[in-house]
Amino acid sequence: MFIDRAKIIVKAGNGGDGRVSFYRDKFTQKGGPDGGDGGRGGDIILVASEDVNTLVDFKFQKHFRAGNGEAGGKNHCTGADGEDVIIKVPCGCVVKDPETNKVIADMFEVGQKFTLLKGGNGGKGNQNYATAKRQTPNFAQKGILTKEKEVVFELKTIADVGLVGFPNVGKSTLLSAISDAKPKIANYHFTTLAPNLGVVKYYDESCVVADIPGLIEGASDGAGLGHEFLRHIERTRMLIHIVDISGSEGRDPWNDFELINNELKSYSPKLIERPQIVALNKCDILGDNREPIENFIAKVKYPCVEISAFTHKGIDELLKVVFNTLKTLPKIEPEPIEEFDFDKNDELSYTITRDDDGSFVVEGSLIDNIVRGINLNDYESFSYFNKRIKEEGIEDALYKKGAKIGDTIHLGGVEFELQ
Ligand SMILES: Nc1nc2c(ncn2[C@@H]2O[C@H](COP(=O)(O)OP(=O)(O)OP(=O)(O)O)[C@@H](O)[C@H]2O)c(=O)[nH]1
Ligand SMILES: [Mg+2]
Repeated sequence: MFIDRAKIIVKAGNGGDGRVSFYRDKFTQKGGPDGGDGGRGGDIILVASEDVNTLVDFKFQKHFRAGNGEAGGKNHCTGADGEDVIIKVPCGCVVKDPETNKVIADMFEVGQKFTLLKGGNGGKGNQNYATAKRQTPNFAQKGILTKEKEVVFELKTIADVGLVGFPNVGKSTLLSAISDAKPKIANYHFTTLAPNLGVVKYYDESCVVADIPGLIEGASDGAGLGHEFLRHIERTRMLIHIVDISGSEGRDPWNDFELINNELKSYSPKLIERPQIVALNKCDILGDNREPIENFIAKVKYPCVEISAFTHKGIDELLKVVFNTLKTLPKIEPEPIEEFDFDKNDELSYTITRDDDGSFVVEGSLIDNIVRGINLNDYESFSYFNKRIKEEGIEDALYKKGAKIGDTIHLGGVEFELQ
């Protein structure tokens, strides 16, 4: 089964909570605060690996959760960090956000690592909140809770050369003639159902060639196997366009050539601009009849090579032209990564809006961050909260927005009057 698109659900680990605890021994009833910090949650990490070629594994395992950080302990002990989850993906796996379709990462090279989601920070234990005035802080900070996210993996093969053409023109035969690949070859349409890659060696050079299922007229509207597979030659540097010049199936070679180019164009304007070399295949069937070849060459703008993938005639000449062309072409670049704020924790952001009843609502990461350290039943904790609101400029911002003394403020689940 070849799977080149998958949606998975990932969650980084929560941060462990900070601990409230006080030093105690035989002689000390209530010593200084010694509650440790919570551990960090584990990350979700992607690694591009040679061991995987398709996304089929993600059909069966869709959920990945990293370990949660442990809570802080007594005696200044920090909780253990949650375990990371490492997900192996094939090279050429493009990671996208399903809502915006934006590219989050392109796993382009073997060994490339990408932290998809960061684990939540652990909360601070009460050991951090002792001051000269507040010697017995009865509160600690909670760990950051992470959210579940959906991401899409899309496999986009990376190869130097893509093979295109009608079904049965000999694409797979050519791949097997020039590389170490052993694709299925048979005398019927759509023998190839998934992309095949082969490494082609030519003297001391080498390149990767991708063979994909055949295209037919209307592929862009779903005819045949559709044009979905063109995704696997989008990231090539050039194309070998294979034409059955013998017309062995009764079609006109020039007509075939134009139809395929139209399909490439309707898939992506970039693909039709890619350098092409035309391989006029099945020359062996023509024997001494050169008329079809000459008619074709008279019209075509691209370099053409006469070959027989079957008898290997012209293969060397074809490889020479391919390798010479590759030398003039730039390397394939990874997908541009759009600015994307997936899970970006801007810890200083907040907004103030006004509710229908005239109260003010303050929300955002900064607020979540302040509130997670608050125990509302504890007087000291509440004074600490008030202090943070002032220090962070939230009070001033409220006045600027028109809030007056006595107005109701909703702030991260806490309701109070402005004083
Ligand atoms: N006589 C002759 N037959 C060829 C040549 N190249 C391929 N064939 C035959 O053409 C048939 C189709 O070859 P494939 O390589 O499977 O064609 P394909 O383009 O990969 O076909 P799909 O995977 O269905 O798109 C097979 O029977 C091959 O043996 C050639 O140069 N000469
Ligand atoms: Mg094939």
